[in-house]
Amino acid sequence: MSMQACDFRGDERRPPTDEFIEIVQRGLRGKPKQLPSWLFYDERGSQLFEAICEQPEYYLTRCEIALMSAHAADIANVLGDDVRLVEYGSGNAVKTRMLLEHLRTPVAYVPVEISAEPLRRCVEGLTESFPAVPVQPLNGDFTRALRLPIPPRAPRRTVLYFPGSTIGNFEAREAADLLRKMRSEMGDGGGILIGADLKKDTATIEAAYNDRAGVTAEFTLNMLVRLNREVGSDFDLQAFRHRAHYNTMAGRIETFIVSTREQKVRVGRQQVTFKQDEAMQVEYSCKYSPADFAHLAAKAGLEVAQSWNDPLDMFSVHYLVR
Ligand code: AVI
Repeated sequence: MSMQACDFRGDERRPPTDEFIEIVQRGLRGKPKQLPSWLFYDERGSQLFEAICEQPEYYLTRCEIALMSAHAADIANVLGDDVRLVEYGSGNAVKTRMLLEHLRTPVAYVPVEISAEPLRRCVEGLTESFPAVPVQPLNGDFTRALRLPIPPRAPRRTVLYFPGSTIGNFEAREAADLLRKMRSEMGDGGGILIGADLKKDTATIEAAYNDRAGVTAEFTLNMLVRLNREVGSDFDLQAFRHRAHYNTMAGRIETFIVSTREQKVRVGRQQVTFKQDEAMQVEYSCKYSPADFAHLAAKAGLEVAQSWNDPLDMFSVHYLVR
């Protein structure tokens, strides 16, 4: 189970309780046990993710911002005039601001976000900073087909902006499906501007997902806190730990919640048995060389028109066209 099964990311669209319990129980019956990664993002989880982005080991956010500092003007130039910018997830919009500062005559900015409160904050902040850019928020799940609002005037092209390496949280087949969906949403002359973390040495990648302050570990285990609160399970937080390791062959960080002893846990009416050291898979974070990404794009009928790296060559942003 993965991000794409995430019909209910965030607190806003939590499935009705029975369905929520069923999703969790199904994952725990699997071999190996799995939990969907959208479970990370309750209110506390979202705060912890923001804290992860500040950790010295988590280079992704810093490098993507450095990339935008170095190349936003060039990127805006490639996107051209009269662009309608549709962002998948509204985030804290730091990188979006850098782009909007350079875009010439943008027709509209459309943040797509499943959680109402972050969406509201994003609209408020961007309207204040860019009063001339019409903001047309879309409260919805970007993994589903989107109905984009009618733009205030005809754009020359629609560009879907998907920063942050979130594409890496989708398994390869799902990532291609999502890009295919985006391809149809951007239309004929449109494009996709997308962030992807680059492959690099194992130690650097593993450190990013095992920060010394333990913020990522808390983020991972917060999933169990959420389950205890929302499905009435009785996970003992002291008896599970976070593990993230880089699978070089697959080119991805694989994150697990590991049982530190043999134990039984109640999840709804189900008793779940864990062996000592048994691992539940909770997240993949795929890393892409430029060639890997071109290959992924091709599976979705797209090609890489241009790519940019940050000054340290840690992170990349690609512009994809039909
Ligand atoms: C949201 N996503 C790009 C993050 C990543 O790097 O895969 C989520 C994350 N998980 C642990 N640390 C950060």
